[in-house]
Amino acid sequence: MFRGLVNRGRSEHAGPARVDGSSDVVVVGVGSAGSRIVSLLSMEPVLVDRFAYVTCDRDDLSGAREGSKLILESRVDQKLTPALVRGLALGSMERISDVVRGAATVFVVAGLGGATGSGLSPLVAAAARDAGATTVGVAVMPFEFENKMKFYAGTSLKRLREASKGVIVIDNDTLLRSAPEDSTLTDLYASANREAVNSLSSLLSRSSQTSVPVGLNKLLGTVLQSGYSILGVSSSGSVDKAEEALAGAVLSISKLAEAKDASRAVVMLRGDISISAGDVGLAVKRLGPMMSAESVDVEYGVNYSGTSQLQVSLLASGFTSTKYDEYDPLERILAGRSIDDEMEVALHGCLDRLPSCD
Ligand SMILES: Nc1nc2c(ncn2[C@@H]2O[C@H](COP(=O)(O)OP(=O)(O)O)[C@@H](O)[C@H]2O)c(=O)[nH]1
Ligand SMILES: [Mg+2]
Repeated sequence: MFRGLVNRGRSEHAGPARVDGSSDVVVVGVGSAGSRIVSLLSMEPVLVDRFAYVTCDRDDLSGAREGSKLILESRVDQKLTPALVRGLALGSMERISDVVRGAATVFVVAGLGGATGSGLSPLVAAAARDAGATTVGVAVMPFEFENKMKFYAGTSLKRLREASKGVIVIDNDTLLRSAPEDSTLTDLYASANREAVNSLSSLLSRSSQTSVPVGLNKLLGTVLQSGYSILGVSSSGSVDKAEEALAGAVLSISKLAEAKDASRAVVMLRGDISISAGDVGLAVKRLGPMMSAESVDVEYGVNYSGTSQLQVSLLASGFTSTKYDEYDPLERILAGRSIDDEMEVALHGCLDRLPSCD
């Protein structure tokens, strides 16, 4: 019913305010995946004042409506890498800063593993942080089969973490409910994007007749923690749909990190008007035991603009390590040690684990 409405006025939400009094929330899509997801999100009734896009490919913006659009085009016809893209951005840092200027809260959304999102999202996040905004990275991680993407995805995730106050990780495999065998990659992405946007728009929903939102402050309270927050998503249409969808969302998180380490969580139920207070109560009560988490602080919200399928979005935080740590082989070999001026000392004890070169 509210599809198509975007809040373009001043914020009605009490998020963090800047010294200059602005409380604007800005969502920036970076690279192809980031731009597509943010284009879709911009059509939902969410707590966002401005949408923006930073990418290297004009085609990424075909679905984008209004908002700042910054295209960093390479003059050389060669396959881009994250390093090349960062090089391209060097001369445009001022323009990148303009995209986020004045915002109090900035969400930087990118698919990691390619060139543009991996290279630019940490830079956009750093620009937002330097401009005084509370910055949250939203990283969409490659499908399990996208092996070639994993290295850049892993290294970029660490950079995005360093540049942001909080990071939300979304695994592409988690977003795939059921894909027919003959799906094209475009179909897979489109289906994952729909699931991601349903979930993100529920988490960021505004107060309306069809939603009891979580609100920006509670959302940020969960996300602005050390380590990572992970978004698990699952849907069910069965008789026990609340229990089943919650279990699915917990399972998707436990594939990526130790669920028991969760300290805070937001549970969002999206479905039709049949979602009952009992469903909400069950989700809140069962979450801790399902995650085997001793004390997890749970916030919740409900969005009635979905279908009879109940979608549970579980955003949990407090994870210091995730499966993505393994995407960077150097990190794995160094096991917490760092390469620095005292390199020989730092490497002591792990050189024997390096693969041989012959
Ligand atoms: N969910 C989703 N993931 C995507 C989409 N396009 C690419 N990806 C994923 O995002 C990662 C980066 O790809 P892409 O955005 O095309 O690269 P970039 O344009 O160079 O940043 C890849 O590992 C893919 O897993 C998309 O439309 N939706
Ligand atoms: Mg691209």
